[in-house]
Amino acid sequence: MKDKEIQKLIEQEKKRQKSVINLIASENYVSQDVLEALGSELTNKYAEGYAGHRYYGGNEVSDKIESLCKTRALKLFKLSPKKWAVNVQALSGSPANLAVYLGLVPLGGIIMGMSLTDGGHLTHGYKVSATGKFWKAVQYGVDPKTERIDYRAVKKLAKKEKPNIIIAGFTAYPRNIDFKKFREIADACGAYLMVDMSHTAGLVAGGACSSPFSYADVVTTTTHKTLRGPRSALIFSRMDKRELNKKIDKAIFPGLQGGPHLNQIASAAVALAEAARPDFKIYAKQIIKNTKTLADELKKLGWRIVSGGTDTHLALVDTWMNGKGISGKEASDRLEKAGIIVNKNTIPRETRSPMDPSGIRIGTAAETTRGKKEKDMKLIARKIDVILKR
Ligand code: DSN
Repeated sequence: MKDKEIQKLIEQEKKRQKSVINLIASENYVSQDVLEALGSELTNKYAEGYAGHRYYGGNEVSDKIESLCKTRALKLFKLSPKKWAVNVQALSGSPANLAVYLGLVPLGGIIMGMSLTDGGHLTHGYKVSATGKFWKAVQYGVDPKTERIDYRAVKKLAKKEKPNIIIAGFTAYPRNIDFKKFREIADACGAYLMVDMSHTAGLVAGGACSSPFSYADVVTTTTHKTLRGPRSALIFSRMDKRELNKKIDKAIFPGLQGGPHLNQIASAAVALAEAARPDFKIYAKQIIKNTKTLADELKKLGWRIVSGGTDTHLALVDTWMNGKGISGKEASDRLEKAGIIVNKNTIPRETRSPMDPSGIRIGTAAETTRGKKEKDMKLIARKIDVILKR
């Protein structure tokens, strides 16, 4: 690279990534092929529109790339192209979610998602997000005792508020989701059911956790978390007379975005093919074994794990423990100094601020990619314990 300043910084970041233990639940390490597609000449091309209907010339190859990415996305999740459509142009998870609301919910309509403090996402209707400003947001939480979703409470709220769309799928909820129950709730109030499986997409692809596709109308996902691809997003929608796919396509372009990032789409296609290989199933199952081991070991060492454990790739540790421990920020800072990277995180019934909350979120997708197994998780848990108890 001729730009030595940037090259030096990239090298520094590569070194940092190699030297730390990465427990950020939403990060991963992509393959060389994913990187190569992302850094390819495809970045030079404008392709506003969709395959076969572009506003610029020279898109013969772009059309093939976009179509291949769609085919691979549907195949990975075992979806028939007659029953499901997929949009592969969303630049990342937040625009993907925004596009779904823009396409399906009238401005001022009601969206209902999990509150951020209990494990939801900014784009599930949080007040500072555009999704909480353009639409009326109704938020559900977890049961204060079990710290799990109380489906009866969610149903009661849905029947009272009558949202246009209900969002299931979370960024800091460690438990399996009962999509069938969410479908029943959506049907009870006439709402669309959208599942944001950004966090668990790789686990779904690898058959390691339940799939939302039998129940949802729309499924969004980023491609860079457990799915181990580039930063990008996919929006799946059920094909029927409601024409959700057409409304969503229009919301992405021209509603929200201009030209798609073809390098990103090609790179996502590479990741989707990688996730279809048999070894990805082993990877997905190992992630869950690793997270359970890490959470169990921390529990044995005296730390409170939110909801008592995990079924997925992430766990929430209550480091504050009603003032007997340390804050999430302090925990994250101390761990970072010792080379363990986590993020501070709110926990259910949070009493502190989001910038200095009561817990940390830990995930094992990235370290599992690096080959770590249960025995390594036990060592990491002990290391975390020593650092936090100093
Ligand atoms: N930032 C992502 C996460 O860490 O879960 C969500 O957008």
